[in-house]
Amino acid sequence: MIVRNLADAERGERRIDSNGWTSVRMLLKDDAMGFSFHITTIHPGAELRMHYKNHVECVYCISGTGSIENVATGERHPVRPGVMYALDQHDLHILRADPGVEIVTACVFNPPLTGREVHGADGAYLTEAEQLALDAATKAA
Ligand code: 9YT
Repeated sequence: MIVRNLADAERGERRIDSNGWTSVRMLLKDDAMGFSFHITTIHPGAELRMHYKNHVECVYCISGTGSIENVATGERHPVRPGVMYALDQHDLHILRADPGVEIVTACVFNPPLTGREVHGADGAYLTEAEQLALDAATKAA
């Protein structure tokens, strides 16, 4: 059994701060669960264009308000506590947090992230092999 606490996890390397969001990665590839699990905070007023070409992701809103747009169809749905969206088609999407409002979400990725992923210019995370190569190069530099 694996037991972890968010307050402990966010003080260490599991916390990733990026442009408009902070993700605390509570389960990762190394845990061998077949998915990764994150508590992710979208910063107030953030507008995030994302395209997970190498992963599927499910997002559950715990608190806060905003919207999720499917760029291909133009459909826009409210995001509020209780709403889940799943990017089962690797959908290009825009997540917006309302002005002055932080959104807290629980996110699941398959395949699991290895830990250091942030979005590339295309809105995607690298594949596992690409990310591990980048991590090794970063460490060596
Ligand atoms: C909800 C969302 O996609 N936020 C971006 C960060 C990502 N979910 C992560 O790595 O936790």
